[in-house]
Amino acid sequence: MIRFARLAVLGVTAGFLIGAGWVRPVAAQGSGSATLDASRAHGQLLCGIAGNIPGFSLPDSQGIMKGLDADTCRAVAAAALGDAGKAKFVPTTTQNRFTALQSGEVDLLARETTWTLGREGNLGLEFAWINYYDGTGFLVKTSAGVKSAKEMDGATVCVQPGSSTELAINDYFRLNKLKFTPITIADLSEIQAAFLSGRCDAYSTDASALATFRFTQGPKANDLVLLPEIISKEPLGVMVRKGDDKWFDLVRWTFAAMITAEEKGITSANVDTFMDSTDPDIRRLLGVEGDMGKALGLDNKWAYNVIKQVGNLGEMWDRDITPMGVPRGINNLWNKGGLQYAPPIR
Ligand SMILES: N[C@@H](CCC(=O)N[C@@H](CS)C(=O)NCC(=O)O)C(=O)O
Repeated sequence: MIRFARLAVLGVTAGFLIGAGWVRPVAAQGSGSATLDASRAHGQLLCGIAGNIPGFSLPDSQGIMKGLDADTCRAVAAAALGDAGKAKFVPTTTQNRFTALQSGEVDLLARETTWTLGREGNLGLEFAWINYYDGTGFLVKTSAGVKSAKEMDGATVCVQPGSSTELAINDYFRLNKLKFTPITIADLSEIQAAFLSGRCDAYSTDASALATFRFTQGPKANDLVLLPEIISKEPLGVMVRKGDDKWFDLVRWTFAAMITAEEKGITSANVDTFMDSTDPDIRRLLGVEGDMGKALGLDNKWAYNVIKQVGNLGEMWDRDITPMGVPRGINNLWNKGGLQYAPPIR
């Protein structure tokens, strides 16, 4: 069932009803962003996540959504609405995630989604930032004795349909003149069970998800091995609808704020001690000086709220990914050997 609701076109009040009904009507009331106005009116930021991936989005024993994608939603809610608690998590699948964003069911998609030209060019959606630099990997049983993906000629590989992994493994086997048989299974627990029960020789997806899946096997983690080859670039991005540039800006600069905070050593715990800093960059970031928030259609405390309530980018990593045993690597800041680099907030 397709639901079209908020058409994120500035100043246009539009709604379409096909099948199930309205999600939210559009009304640009003044911020210049229809999405921001609707979120404010409803006091909620609707955020599409997976909801079943440790380290990215998974409820804890109290039902609180944890993970890097969940915290991405919280950070945008803190910037947009002044309250990280206003992020409402909407589970989406690998297959329905784009429809959820296109239809207005969610305002933001933070769901391990690889930024590709095909997606950005064809779906009416765009990527505001990369919250995890990933790559496609292969998980195999240790007992198989396979040491390299190059030894997988003739293998069966479990893969989720609708994922960029499908294309990545096709390319890899073709390039290396190896044969393989894909076994496509949409449901996550089903694909994992299929792999564990031996229905496929390898399970392929983003290396982060393979690492966290392996981690959750506890003592049985040693029965599984991640092959050394990372066969594709999978920059996992945060997506918004095209046509609402102000909303795009807000999401993009929320990341710039978290990166700048990390660069400057500002954390959720110590941010208040920086309010009388003499560093002009910090003063602008925290809204003590200048009108950076206003430029985004927000209060000048937007970045303060993000840092205070969610933290800087490194805090997010330490809280969500480090416990899964994944080193930060290229996800570190640019001045620590990584790729995360923020343009200046000025
Ligand atoms: N990054 C890839 C893969 C994304 C993906 O589907 N990841 C799996 C990794 S576990 C997932 O989220 N599965 C959960 C589900 O489909 O419920 C893409 O954008 O297509």
